[in-house]
Amino acid sequence: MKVLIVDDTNTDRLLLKLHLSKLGYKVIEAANGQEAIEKFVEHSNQLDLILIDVQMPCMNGFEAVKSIRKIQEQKKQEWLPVIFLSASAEDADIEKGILAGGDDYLIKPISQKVLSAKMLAMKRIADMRRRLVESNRILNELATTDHLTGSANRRAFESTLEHEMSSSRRYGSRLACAIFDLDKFKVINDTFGHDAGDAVLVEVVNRIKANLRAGDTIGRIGGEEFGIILPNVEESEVLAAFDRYRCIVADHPVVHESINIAVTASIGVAVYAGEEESKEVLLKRADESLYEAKETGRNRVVY
Ligand code: GH3
Ligand code: MG
Ligand code: MG
Ligand code: MG
Repeated sequence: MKVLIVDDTNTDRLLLKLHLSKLGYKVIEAANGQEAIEKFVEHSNQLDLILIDVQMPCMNGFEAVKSIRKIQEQKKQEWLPVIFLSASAEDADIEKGILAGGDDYLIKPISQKVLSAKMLAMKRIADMRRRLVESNRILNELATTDHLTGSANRRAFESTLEHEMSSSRRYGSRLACAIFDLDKFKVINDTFGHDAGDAVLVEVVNRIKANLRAGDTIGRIGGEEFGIILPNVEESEVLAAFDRYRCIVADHPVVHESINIAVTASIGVAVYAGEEESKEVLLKRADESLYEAKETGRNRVVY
């Protein structure tokens, strides 16, 4: 654990440092409020706790912590426990400390036992918070990812589409949206088995992902049906871009358990240029193009 100790009295700082070093903490020091803010900014990623004196010249501990909390909020940083150390036992000062963003307030002279115990309590809360953040991250991933292929699921794809459409409207750019459907996929399942079908889906997504530009999105919107969003495209690029994805799938068979499986896809494209149109209508236009691609022989792009 790394602790920032802030105190204008050298001996107080030194005593604390000795005590904490003995307990195995790494210590960073600051001698006033301004320096505390600088050290916080410099080390904020690695800090686990701030111990800060209240009475200091120029900028007192309350002001320094208020600034630190503001920076944390702006940078959306994780919670960092702050304990005030003060010679004043006034109720009003304790209240001020908590209002300024402190998590605890200890009265000097500090008992080493009490300080260690309070630090343990802060560590417990920090650990709990870390677990919470991690489980939120996992839940969010589960809610937005397709389990088989690892691409965005339908919900995440549609939310990205909505977001990209509003960017298009704002910046006057064009986006291309396609529905990409594997041809005669039922036959692949029936001939090679469902596991082989699954392997084809995974391989197709990997091939496309490897060729997407940063900012492009692929999502699984149905069983063997994917949505692709290419934001910021020129009208003249659209057909060539999607034909490249068609070729990436059709040019080499997918090899599953030493068996070559030929795969093709049909792609229906709709371009959005900021019109008054919902994502449902845009997807419907792409779906109509897909229908035409299927009707006119499959393994093709219709725009
Ligand atoms: P078309 O060229 O007209 O699109 O024909 P198709 O056979 O691809 O279309 P259809 O909609 O008749 O069949 C899609 C098949 O995809 C049926 C379904 O069992 C299969 N499928 C859907 N999800 C999965 C999956 O997760 N894994 C596997 N292996 N197959 C799936
Ligand atoms: Mg002081
Ligand atoms: Mg199909
Ligand atoms: Mg389909």
